[in-house]
Amino acid sequence: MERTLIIVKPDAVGKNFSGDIIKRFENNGFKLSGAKFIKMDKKKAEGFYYVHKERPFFGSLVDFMTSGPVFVISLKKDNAVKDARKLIGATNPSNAEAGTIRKDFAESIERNAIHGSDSTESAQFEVGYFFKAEELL
Ligand code: IDP
Ligand code: MG
Repeated sequence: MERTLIIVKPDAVGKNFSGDIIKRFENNGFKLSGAKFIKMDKKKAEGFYYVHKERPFFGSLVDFMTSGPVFVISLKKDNAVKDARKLIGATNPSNAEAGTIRKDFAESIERNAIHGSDSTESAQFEVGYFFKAEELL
């Protein structure tokens, strides 16, 4: 079994989509492994998105991710990383396939409802960034 990290972003939490988004994963064979409801500070969000620090949207992304609470969730399943990305859909909701989480819940390329780890390596970093071993089942 593999773990991945998802974050229900501030836009989706604010619109009360957290439960619907978690349900999508539960309906598709994922099991909850860890969860926390937090508001990130600037340093936490910058560290999480450090791979994007040179991108033009970095400052705006950090402002958005710290603008309200987020639901940080570790999920497990065989092929969790790849299968979660498939359920989540393309970064820009206008390019996301029908039935994906971003197609149904995202507002824009930035306010796109959810984060999902993009590789097994980033999943390991990201799960560890939010959870201690004893906080994961
Ligand atoms: P991903 O979340 O689909 O993996 P990334 O390219 O890793 O997409 O970008 C991280 C996050 O940065 C996106 O989910 C989105 O919130 C934001 N983002 C990505 N590209 C843009 C952009 O061109 N403009 C504004 N925000 C963007
Ligand atoms: Mg990414």
